[in-house]
Amino acid sequence: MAILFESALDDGEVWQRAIKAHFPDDDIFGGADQVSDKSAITIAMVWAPKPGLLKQFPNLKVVCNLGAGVDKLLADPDYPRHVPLVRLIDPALSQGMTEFILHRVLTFFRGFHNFAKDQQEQRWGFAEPRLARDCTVGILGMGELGVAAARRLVSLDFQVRGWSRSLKEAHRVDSFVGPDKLAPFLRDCEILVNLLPLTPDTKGILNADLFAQMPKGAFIINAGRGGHLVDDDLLAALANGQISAAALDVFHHEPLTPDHPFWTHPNILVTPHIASITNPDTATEAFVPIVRDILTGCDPQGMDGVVDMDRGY
Ligand code: NDP
Ligand code: OXD
Repeated sequence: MAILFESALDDGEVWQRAIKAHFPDDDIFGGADQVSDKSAITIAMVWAPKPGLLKQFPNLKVVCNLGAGVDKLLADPDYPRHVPLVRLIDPALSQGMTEFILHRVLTFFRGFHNFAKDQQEQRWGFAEPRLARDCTVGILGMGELGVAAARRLVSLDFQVRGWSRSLKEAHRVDSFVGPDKLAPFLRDCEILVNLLPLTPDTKGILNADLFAQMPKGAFIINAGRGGHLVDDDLLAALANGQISAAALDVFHHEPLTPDHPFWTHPNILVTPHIASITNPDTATEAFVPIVRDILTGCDPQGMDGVVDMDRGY
């Protein structure tokens, strides 16, 4: 059995070591160009491989995506759709995202972004703090990451609500389901967190129409994908005060182009897609049981982490 590791973003040697620790008897290739016998590869561990790359391996049994979002893989018209695709479910990934979301929610809730600007101008901008219980945070996408963040926000006493396709039962989190419940979900959201996967249904969901349904002066946190946001609609909503500020971690083009207005906007906080980063050790560990199950012939259909290709996540 041979394993292919392929990612332009990650350190191949670190990953090869992490994979070797769990698959000591298998050959591990740190890039498709190193594989001479393509038929030997049965497992591929990949992040954003070049379109068409995976179809070159005729005996693939499973593809592991080194992250939660599979939008890039599914956008590959040549992705071998008969091969089960497993997305990463890793408590360390959820923890990282929760840290990011808590930081951004607390920044906006307490106005720390404004205090940072005040300091630049040596202004003593005292502002009365509010109670978290008086602030509603809405989370678009109540999956692995959304639920983890929601739980922590509840523990800080925020009013928390989530929007998803199916009903969620999480302590003190109001669950809103489906397109019909999007408007009531948005109505009281002072802070909106996007943790949806990018699919044809969710593309461009952060747009003028959605912003207009939120309370005036609301905040946006986008850690899903750049394709969720209509950039010009956000700029217009910031200009007219419908949205007060936004924290963006993901962009249509990454790295964000040097001339993009987001870089210098006074009310946009930019981070370089670091909300949560896959850890080689914990991720490989997380993949092992599901990969073994699939290789020993268990039906991947409906397994936790196996992507439903038609649904797109
Ligand atoms: P999951 O697949 O576990 O959860 C997705 C959630 O979105 C589910 O609750 C699902 O509903 C909901 N959803 C999907 N489509 C719709 C729709 N059309 N209407 C309403 N709800 C919908 O994903 P994760 O939580 O693991 O990750 C979410 C995304 O976060 C990833 O796809 C990726 O894009 C992004 N991400 C970003 C990172 C960063 O560093 N910025 C790091 C990691 C991930 P239901 O539960 O009912 O199916
Ligand atoms: C992911 C990401 O999807 O890092 O895991 O964006």
